[in-house]
Amino acid sequence: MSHSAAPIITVQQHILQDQQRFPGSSGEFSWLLSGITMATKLIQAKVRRAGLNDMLGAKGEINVQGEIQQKLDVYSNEVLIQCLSARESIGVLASEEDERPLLVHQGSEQARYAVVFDPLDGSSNIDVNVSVGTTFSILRRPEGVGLDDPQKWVLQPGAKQIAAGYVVYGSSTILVYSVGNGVHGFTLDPSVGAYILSHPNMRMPEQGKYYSVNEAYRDNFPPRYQQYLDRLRNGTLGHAYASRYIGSMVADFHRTLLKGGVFLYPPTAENPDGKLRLLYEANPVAFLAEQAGGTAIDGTRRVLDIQPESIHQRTPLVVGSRVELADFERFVLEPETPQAVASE
Ligand code: P6P
Repeated sequence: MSHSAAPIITVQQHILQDQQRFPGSSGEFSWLLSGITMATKLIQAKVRRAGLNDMLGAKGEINVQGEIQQKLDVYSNEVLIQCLSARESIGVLASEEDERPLLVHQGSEQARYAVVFDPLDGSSNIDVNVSVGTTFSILRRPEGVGLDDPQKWVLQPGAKQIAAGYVVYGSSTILVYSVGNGVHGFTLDPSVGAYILSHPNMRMPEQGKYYSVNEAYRDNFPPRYQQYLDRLRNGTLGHAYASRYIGSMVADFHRTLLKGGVFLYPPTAENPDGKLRLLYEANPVAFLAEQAGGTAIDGTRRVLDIQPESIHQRTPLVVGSRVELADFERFVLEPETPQAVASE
C-alpha cells in the first residue's frame, strides 16, 4: 500500500539527523536544543494569552539594559534558564536580561556548551500585539577554559557559533535554526505541541524589494547610508524598493530571510555603535543569513568576524540579500571618487 501523506518531521527528528555533524556527542546536543524548544513552547503559550493572564505591561523593574522590564521578559528569561539549566551539557548561560553570565552545572566535565539568548526580543511591542521573538546562539567552551572564567565561554566571534536561531511569535510560532548545514524552519502545531518542519533548506532570495530601517533616525545616519537608501528608493538596483519596518528585529529579519531585501540598524546619534546587541541579536541572524546565502556586516566588516569585548556590546547591522549587500559594500564602503559621485 502506498502512503501519499507528506512526511511529518518534527524538530527532534531533524536535530537527530543533524546530530551526525557532532561526532562523539551522544545525543547531548539534541537534548540541549530540546531545552530551547521546550522553553519557547511555554513562552508562546503565555505570549498568546498575554492580555488574559495579567502578563501585559511592565514589571516595573529596570533591567541591565536600563529598560523597563516587561512581565513577559522576566517570565521568558526564567523559563529559558530553568529549561536550559536541566541540560548537563551546558556550563554557561548569558541572557540579555542579566548583567553577568550564569554558571550552571559547576564543575561538571560534561559542561561544554554556552548558550547566549535574548528571551524576548522586541518586547516593547508586546502590549500592542506585534510579533516578538526569542534568539539563541550556542558556543563550545574554548579549549582550556574552565568555569572560573565564564566570560571567555561567550566572548567568541560569531563564526564560532555551532548553532543559532530564533523563534518568532507571530501569526504562527516558527522556529528557525541552523547547525551550520543550511537553515530550517519549523512551525509549532499548538494542537499537539510539536514543531513540524515547514521550511526545509531556507534560502534568502538573491534580491528583494524591501528595505527595513527606522526612517525616523534618517538624519542621524552617516551620509553614505542616507544616499544608499535613496539609491534603493530611486530604482538604482533595477526596481524601486518599498519600506517595511516592524521594530522587532526577529520579525524584520524573518521577513528578510523569506522575501530578501535588506534590514539595517545604522549608527545613530543616540546609538553611535548601533542599537542591536552583537552576541544575541546580530550574531544569530548573521549566522542564519550566511547559511541561507545572504550577507551580514556591521557597516564595514563581517559580523561573524567581530571579536566581542563585552557581553552586551552593541553593533551596527546591515543584513540581507547578496545583491543589496554587494551594492552597499561597493557604494558605501568604497571611498567617494569624483567619477563615483558623478554616477550617482
Ligand atoms: P527602534 C527591540 O527593542 C529592538 O532591540 C529590536 O528588536 C528592534 O529591531 C529594535 O530594537 C528597534 O529599535 O530604535 O527602531 O525602536
